[in-house]
Amino acid sequence: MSQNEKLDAWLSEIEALCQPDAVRWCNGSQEEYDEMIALMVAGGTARKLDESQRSNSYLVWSDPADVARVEDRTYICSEREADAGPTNNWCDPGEMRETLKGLFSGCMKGRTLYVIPFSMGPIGSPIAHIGVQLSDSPYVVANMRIMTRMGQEVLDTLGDGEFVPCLHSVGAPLADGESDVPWPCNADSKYIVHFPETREIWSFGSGYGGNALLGKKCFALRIASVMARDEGWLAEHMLILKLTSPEGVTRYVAAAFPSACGKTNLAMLEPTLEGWKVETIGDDIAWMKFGDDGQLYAINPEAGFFGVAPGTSMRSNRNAMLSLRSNSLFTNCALTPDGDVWWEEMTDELPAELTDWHGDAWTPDSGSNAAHPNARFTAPASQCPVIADEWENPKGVPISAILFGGRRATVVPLVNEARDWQHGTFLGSIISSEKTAAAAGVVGELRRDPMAMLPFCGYNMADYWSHWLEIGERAGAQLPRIYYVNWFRKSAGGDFLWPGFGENGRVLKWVFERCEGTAKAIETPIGNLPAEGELDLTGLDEVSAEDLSELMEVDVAGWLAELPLIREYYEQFGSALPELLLTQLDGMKARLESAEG
Ligand code: O2Y
Ligand code: MN
Repeated sequence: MSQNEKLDAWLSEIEALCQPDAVRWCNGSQEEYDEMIALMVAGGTARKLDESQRSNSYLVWSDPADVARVEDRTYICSEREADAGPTNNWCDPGEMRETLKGLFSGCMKGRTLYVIPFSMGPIGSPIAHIGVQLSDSPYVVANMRIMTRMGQEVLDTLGDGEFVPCLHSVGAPLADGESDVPWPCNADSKYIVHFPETREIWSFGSGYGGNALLGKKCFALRIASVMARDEGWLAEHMLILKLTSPEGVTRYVAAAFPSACGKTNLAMLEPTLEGWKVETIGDDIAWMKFGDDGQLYAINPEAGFFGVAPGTSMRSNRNAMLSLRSNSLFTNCALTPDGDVWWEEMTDELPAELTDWHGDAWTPDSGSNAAHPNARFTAPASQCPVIADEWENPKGVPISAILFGGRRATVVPLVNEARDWQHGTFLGSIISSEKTAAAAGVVGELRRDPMAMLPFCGYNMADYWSHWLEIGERAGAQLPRIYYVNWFRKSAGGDFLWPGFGENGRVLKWVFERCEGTAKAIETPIGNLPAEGELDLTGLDEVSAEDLSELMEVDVAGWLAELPLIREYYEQFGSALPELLLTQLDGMKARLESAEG
């Protein structure tokens, strides 16, 4: 029992529906976490890693049928189909509730139902919100303790207040006497369902990541984006970083990149430029609300990192590697003979032998990945060596700049400053990445991922753009500047033109100086680019003058070829598309045509 009538009533209803063997309220303690781990070790779900190499850390291998978010099984069940929009899967909420009732009926037989109260954001922060997840997975309990503020303190703060109900089952009831498998899931039937009007989440059949840790993508993005629309704030797929100049001046930057485009790396960047410092506030999600001074203040609603392991190394992201030296969970990584984890690109040399994520013997000759490409680490954010002191400030941090970025081999320059908020909203709406490596000089097949929110917007994307435009109209708003960056431009020969990683600090420096009013830009048809000599390239000999001019080129023909594709993309939204975006598109076309002469 809690002090919250709605919670108690909901729990009784779900208990009757799912028929668990037991119900357990989670208090968030270390003992409880240890107990969940012990359960997983006893059941063959988790194995302890070598204590001297990775203290208090465990490796889990999932069912091969349950390894990633399932976008095709993810639904936005708004009352009106139009409110989900053309980029979301929609199903009538009444029909979906019937389907779910059938699936959830008796689905927790033989299992324990865990009640997980959690806060997205520092407990009690005016920017934070509370959820309660009901789940039959000890793996979820353990991960939620790392990824959120979870337990009794949240219940105490909740009192009789509002919370987002998040129901989760692995969808694998146990018959009397039936023994469990290491990774229970329902390979045939997965549903990740959101009811935006009632702000509810129902997730069935998967125990993995974003499908099962419901505070993350389901709540903090899909449901929160709806809350943000209704309440005048922003819930975004953005990292938050703190940037400090050699003079000790600080600015905060939020940045949206599509999944697996290096957000965690940028959030923990070690700038190569002397005296500049990046510290981390968050690596994946930002909630931003207006302060009394009209600025947008951001919190990281999460308390941990659920990062992609493959590709992470001391070279690519030292701070991430150091964050997960202890108290971490690893999912679908490979196991070394001496009891540590390994994944592709972790080390320069391949290990001679491993146990792969299927539990099979592996050698470099096996011809397969040792870790699954979507293998993950779950690590407490507090363990990051460059976590900013104020990362848990309940007031949030004032955002000076927002970066949007995609993975484009062509057309999009290294950095482009929006002319104003409306233009920035337009640039965010056209983020795209090449699906495959595009032939140099040719526009490849693009996947559009507006504001990096395509899989995460809980309502019609066109209405979401309208919301962004309305944020820009708010009286007294002191809005962040907006930038479109692209670290991935390639030369005609197919080589990356920009070294990326720590060198991206040079772009951050220019952004910082634009916010300070000390760096110059030139106006171009696509936006404001660094004026000659304004991007600090001190010591960066590997980027030649020719490379730089290619990186900064306004590819007039390339953009003119792309504008009809953007118009075509917009067309699917019909009359919901904000007129202002078409005005932006037309304005850019006119400017490009006059530049073309
Ligand atoms: O595959 C999953 O379930 C994880 S997806 C994910 C995890 C952490 C941060 N971002 C993402 C993403 O897909 O954007
Ligand atoms: Mn993400």
